[in-house]
Amino acid sequence: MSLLEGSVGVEDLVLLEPLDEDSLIKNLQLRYEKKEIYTYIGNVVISVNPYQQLPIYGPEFIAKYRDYTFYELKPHIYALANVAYLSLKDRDRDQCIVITGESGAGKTEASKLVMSYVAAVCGKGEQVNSVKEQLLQSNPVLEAFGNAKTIRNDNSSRFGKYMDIEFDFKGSPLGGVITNYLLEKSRVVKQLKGERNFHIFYQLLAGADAQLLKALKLEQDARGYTYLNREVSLVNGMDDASNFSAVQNAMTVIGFSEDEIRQVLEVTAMVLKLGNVTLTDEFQANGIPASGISDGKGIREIGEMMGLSSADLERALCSRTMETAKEKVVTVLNVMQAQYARDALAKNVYSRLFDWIVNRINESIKVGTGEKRKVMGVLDIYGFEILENNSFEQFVINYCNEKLQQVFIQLTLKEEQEEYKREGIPWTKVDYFDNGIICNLIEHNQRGILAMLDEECLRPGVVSDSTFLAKLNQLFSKHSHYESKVTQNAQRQYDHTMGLSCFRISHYAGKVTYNVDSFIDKNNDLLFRDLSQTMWKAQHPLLRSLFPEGNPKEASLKRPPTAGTQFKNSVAVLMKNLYSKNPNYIRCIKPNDQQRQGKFSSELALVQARYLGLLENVRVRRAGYAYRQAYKPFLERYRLLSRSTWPHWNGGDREGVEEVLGSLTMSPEELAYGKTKIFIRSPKTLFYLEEQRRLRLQQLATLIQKVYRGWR
Ligand code: AOV
Ligand code: MG
Repeated sequence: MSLLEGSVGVEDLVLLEPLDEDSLIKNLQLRYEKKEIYTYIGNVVISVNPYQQLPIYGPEFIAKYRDYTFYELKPHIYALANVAYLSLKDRDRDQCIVITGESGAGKTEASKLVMSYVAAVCGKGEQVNSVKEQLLQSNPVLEAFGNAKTIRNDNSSRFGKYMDIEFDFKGSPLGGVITNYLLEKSRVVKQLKGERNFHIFYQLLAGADAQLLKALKLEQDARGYTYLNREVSLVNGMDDASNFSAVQNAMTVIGFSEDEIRQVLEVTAMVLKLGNVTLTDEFQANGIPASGISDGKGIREIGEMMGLSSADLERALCSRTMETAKEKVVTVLNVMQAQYARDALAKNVYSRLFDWIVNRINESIKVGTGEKRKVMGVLDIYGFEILENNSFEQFVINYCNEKLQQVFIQLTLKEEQEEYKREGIPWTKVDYFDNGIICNLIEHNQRGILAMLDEECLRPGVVSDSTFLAKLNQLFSKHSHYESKVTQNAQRQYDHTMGLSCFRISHYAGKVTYNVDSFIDKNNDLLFRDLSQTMWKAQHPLLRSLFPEGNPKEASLKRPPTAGTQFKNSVAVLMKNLYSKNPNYIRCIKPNDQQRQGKFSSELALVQARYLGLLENVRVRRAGYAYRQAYKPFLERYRLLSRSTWPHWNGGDREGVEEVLGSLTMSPEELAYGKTKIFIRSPKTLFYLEEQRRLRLQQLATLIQKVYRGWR
């Protein structure tokens, strides 16, 4: 418990003096500069992204953290993982590890550290090891298909992931379940300047040998593909080719058959090739604009790969069948519409492939029913995002982060209050900013933004993104977290940065302006039936299986829930799941915007510290008792301070602690004796204890030296 090492700041912000924003940031900065990237607030770990490999990971460190209790070693994610695992194993409490922070702050890396720690310490034996390998190898596969280079992060998660790891009563892993949340599928067909498509496309092109490329009918040069941003095909420090073999290997370890791997790659290649299908203007005899495919070879190749005739495929892309009760009417699509259909198909094939991969992994790692098990959930989602142009994707990503912030607020306080209750100690509630109002603005069943969006999507008549916006403006004109050009004008605020087709939400983590353009379309997420029916006719087994609704027998007239509603529902399930478990938090902070090592921007850190509510967190922790520890370890550490407990003590732990503290001069309000723990109110008291211990150790050392000299 090294608390007073001034040169690296305090290891636990609860001990910070004075407690204000300035000293909090300075403390993080001081530590960051000394490569101490982890700091505690009680049992919460704050992690500042080092952007460099630090020599603090791996078997040697895992072994160390395994043998010590939380505060005995330097703050580390391993310490948190250890506490969570032990509490699951010995105290039979299901755990969840909630990792938050904005894009690029280090969540995914943190989640991998947790998983590798748990894998290293839990259970032994061949069977167990194979389960562990499968669980760990799911990461490279999901990252290949679900991560991409963005402006903020070279390896940005473009999907949310929650993984339950299940253990038997001895704490050996049995398997797990992965839940994925809304992949950002718009990336498949278009990326922002400086960004890439999903890693797998580049990995495939760079890593496949000539034979595989030929079989997939691909050219190696990434620049030849419309769906791959032409100016960026490489990422610094990322070896696509070797990652490709790692991904294939990982799939094998998980249990994908050779045939399944081949089919996955085939579908991936189809998506890439779809992008190069060029649609051109054609005119029907009556002069109505239509579209056709100019590149016969390309469409033929895709048709062959899919197991469809190119005529069928062309028809599906360039026309649309409208069914009424009485008849079927085929209309031709113009070039714009056909391009839209092509891109919709590519996005759907890819995102369904991704879901299929997650399911396939789950099939391999799932645990048979019947056995009672303990669960550790690890949550790693896409971080809060503010881009120059924010769309539906950012809206759902930020909504999800908003919900997680709420979990944090509620559970930290709840947990804190419950601990006092459990230990029988009186407690007065501390106030905090509740972002429930923002969650409500988005998710309220009848009056939330998502509900309004659904209403517009399902309403007959002319609907558009602007009718949706008009509705929001009307409903939320007085809402303190909502603005738009219309509400601003009504209040005579003139803001040139706000576009006409935008609305702005004051999120817990900052204001974000969303452009409503294509909100309706993305929420509807409908694929023309011609496309799904054609895909279902494909001979390619995997591709075909991705479009069950294309089966005329299965085709139901009921429309599936909108993308927004599906997301909201899955977030609700996630919340329920998290609330039922004992939470452990890792709060990640991004020290600079350039992904550079050693650079700490205080302004940037301050913004994040503010919205993460770090100061509030410390205050809550301190309002009651800043420090607490179980009687036994506390006695072990301090028993040398009292003659009655040192060198021998035969009584109970609690009585021992009473002896030690009774022998020192301290005010009785400083201490509270709980049922299993001693609580200490102010950090100063702990400093005092530590100081006394240091002096005593010095004394003892001098004494030993004297004795030793005497002997000589
Ligand atoms: P994120 O998950 O929080 O962003 P990542 O975990 O992908 O962020 O971290 C971004 C990059 O920072 C990684 O690729 C590493 O290069 C580096 N990094 C993060 N943590 C560490 C660490 N502990 N040690 C060394 N390097 C690290 V996002 O998925 O974009 O929200 O959506
Ligand atoms: Mg990530």
